[in-house]
Amino acid sequence: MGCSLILHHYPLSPFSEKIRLMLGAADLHWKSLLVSPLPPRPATGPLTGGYRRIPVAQFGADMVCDSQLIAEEISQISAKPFLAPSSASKEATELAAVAESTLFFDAASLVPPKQALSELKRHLSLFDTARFLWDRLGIARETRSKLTVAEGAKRFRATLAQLDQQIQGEFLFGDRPGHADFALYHPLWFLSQVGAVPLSPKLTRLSAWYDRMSLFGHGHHQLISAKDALAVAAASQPRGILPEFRAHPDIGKEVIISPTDYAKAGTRGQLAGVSDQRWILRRETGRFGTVHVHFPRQGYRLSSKG
Ligand SMILES: N[C@@H](CCC(=O)N[C@@H](CS)C(=O)NCC(=O)O)C(=O)O
Repeated sequence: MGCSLILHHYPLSPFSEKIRLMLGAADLHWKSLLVSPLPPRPATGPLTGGYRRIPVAQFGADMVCDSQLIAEEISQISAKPFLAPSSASKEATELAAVAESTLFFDAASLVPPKQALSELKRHLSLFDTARFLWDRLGIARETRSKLTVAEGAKRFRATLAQLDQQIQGEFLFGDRPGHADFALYHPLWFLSQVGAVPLSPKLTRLSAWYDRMSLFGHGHHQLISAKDALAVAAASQPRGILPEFRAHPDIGKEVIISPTDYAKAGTRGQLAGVSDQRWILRRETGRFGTVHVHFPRQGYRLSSKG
């Protein structure tokens, strides 16, 4: 199925892999805008205006930040409600949260430094590799675990062993893949594909699940340049906002929205929409016209513009 989604992503990004795989599971046609692993990013920066994490999904003049909200959009476009985080059970939601926090950071710390360096050098110039390491050192300070690497490795192995026991059907919570499957997949993908540390063959059910998930692939995609993505935004109007999302007393106020966990750079704009799930900011970019930037409420904070 064709859709107007332009994914701003880079190959080594685990959260992008979650979305690429979901696009495969949803069998969608999408546009691929390859960006640098660290700012500046010529199209993403001007359109999102501060938010610095990847992936971001662009739909014309609407920028959807965070893989949670992108997953909601994919589930709606493809009419596959079971992919949406909002339709997951409490148990699946809790597992996804663990997979994308502790498990993700444990997996990242298990990538052998030499391997990480050689992967980076394969994708980046020497100068950008150094810039990347410096940049991520700053983010690592924000996410530093209280556990040592060995303790983190132990916790990681124990969680995987427990999951291996838990899998009953084809997917984590039955016969259809849900958001939790994709949230668990990407840290394991990162460790095995980028870190060259494969899953233990003793984890037979988990390994079979991982292989099954890999088969979704990435759907059908075509490259788009930053210049063309900017032209798409400039030629588009943001999507309309439902009247019930415009009823909040703070609509119209100048605010800043930022992540609460790490890479906390915020986006400034005028609050244009509020639902239970998301905040929508209106930004006047000048050259590229009016843009709406969407954030999930979960994991983000809204503050008044100082
Ligand atoms: N909660 C975000 C996390 C995204 C994330 O951490 N992305 C990584 C790349 S995979 C990133 O941008 N890291 C920090 C940074 O570079 O600012 C999501 O689900 O999209």
